[in-house]
Amino acid sequence: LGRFSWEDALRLDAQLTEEERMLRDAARAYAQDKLAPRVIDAFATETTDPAIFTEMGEMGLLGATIPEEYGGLGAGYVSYGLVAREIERVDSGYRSMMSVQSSLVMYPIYAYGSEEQRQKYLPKLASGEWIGCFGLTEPDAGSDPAGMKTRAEKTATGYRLTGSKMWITNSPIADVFVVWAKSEAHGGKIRGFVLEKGMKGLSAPKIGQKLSLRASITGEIVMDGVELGEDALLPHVEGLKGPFGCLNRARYGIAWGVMGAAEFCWHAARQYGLDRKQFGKPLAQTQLFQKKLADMQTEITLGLQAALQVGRLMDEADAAPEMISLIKRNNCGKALDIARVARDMHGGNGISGEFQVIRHMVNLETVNTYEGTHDVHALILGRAQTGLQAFF
Ligand code: TGC
Ligand code: FAD
Repeated sequence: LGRFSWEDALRLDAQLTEEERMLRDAARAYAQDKLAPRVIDAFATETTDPAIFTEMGEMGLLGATIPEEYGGLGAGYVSYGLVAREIERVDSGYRSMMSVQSSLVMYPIYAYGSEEQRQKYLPKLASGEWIGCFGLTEPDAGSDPAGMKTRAEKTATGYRLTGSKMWITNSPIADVFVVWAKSEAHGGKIRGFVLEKGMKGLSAPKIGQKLSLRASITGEIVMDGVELGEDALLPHVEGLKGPFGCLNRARYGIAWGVMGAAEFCWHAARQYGLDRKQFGKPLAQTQLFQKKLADMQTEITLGLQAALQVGRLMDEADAAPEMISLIKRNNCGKALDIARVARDMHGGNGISGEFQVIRHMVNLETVNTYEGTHDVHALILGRAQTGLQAFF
């Protein structure tokens, strides 16, 4: 008979390479030693420590899939997913900071940028010396980014950008802004531009009073006729496939990340049930408690296996965007359910910041919404199986 390990029911660990396990263990040690001790306070006070970027940079956790010549690790997408899981085991906001920098800022500069843009930006983004953000969403264009109003007008020396972006992770502390705009000079097609902090007409006010993802700073990007040179345009992509190419990678990372948050909640609920006695026996000795733990174990195990399969296909450049929609949607929805049930299993203590499950629960509300809402991914999957688009 085979052995059974409750926390690794289908032996994910055994399916990883030695290199993948080493990077995962390094990310876990960093997340537990350096991030876990500061997260309760950071969330309570809504503070983001920019030093986290340089710390992650030193560990090689920023742009891990980018080739070494540009400061990355040249690691595969399974490794990237394992890192996201370890960081989000502590907090979805910290994973957000890492995944925006890696998939939404470094990746487009690497994949769509000129050699000069790669050399200029990637090493400093990899080390965390520079912080990046990604502006796609606008006040009136969220699920439907094709409806964006931000415009790039052609000038004698380059472009002039006007418009505003909303709900942008890292923007108030960003040095580098990857912004998507409709470009008049390119027939109104969506193009990517790289902006830098301090440019005239560029500001990034913080959005305050967030009750979710409070350890990660979020803001607007306001562009009031920002003048850019020709060299600010990302030359090698046009149309929505530009931002979506980045989102494929970030959504994939989220599918792993949320399983880390869910594992935290599951393990916490199990331990709480073993420690706390009511009616003369541990809560964990009741049938309802055990059913909830079995459901959590099952969903997390299946969600991780699915993420691993998509990661292997990404490493072979053979993953389809619909696969990513399936795991992003499923894993976010399941993680949110698990966090809510774990909160309930902690009783009154479940609402205390000290026990941490309610922080994961409110964070996962955001993660279920950003990078394509749960329902938008259902529509992507519905279109793929019926051939009928139901967006409009
Ligand atoms: P549609 O007609 O489907 O496609 C337009 C063009 O884009 C191409 N495309 C893709 N390319 C690569 N990968 C994908 N996943 C792609 N999806 C679409 C498509 O082939 C087509 O190309 P072309 O050359 O034929 O023009 O576009 P649509 O306007 O009907 O889109 C509908 C929909 C709903 C699928 C899409 O707009 C969508 O996914 N909406 C959700 C928006 C979203 O995800 N926003 C995320 C903002 S960034 C963010 O949230 C960061 S938070 C990160 C953090 O803090 O961690
Ligand atoms: P809407 O699109 O208005 O959706 C509202 C509701 O309507 C949802 O339930 C949705 O599922 C539903 N809906 C929409 N269309 C349909 C339809 N056709 N049929 C049925 N139901 C529909 N964006 C960036 O560009 N960069 C970032 O770094 C970034 N970071 C973020 C950080 C945070 C903390 C948050 C909260 C958001 C962030 N976003 C970012 C924005 C995020 O991607 C959007 O919030 C998300 O895409 C949803 O858009 P929306 O908020 O405009 O909602």
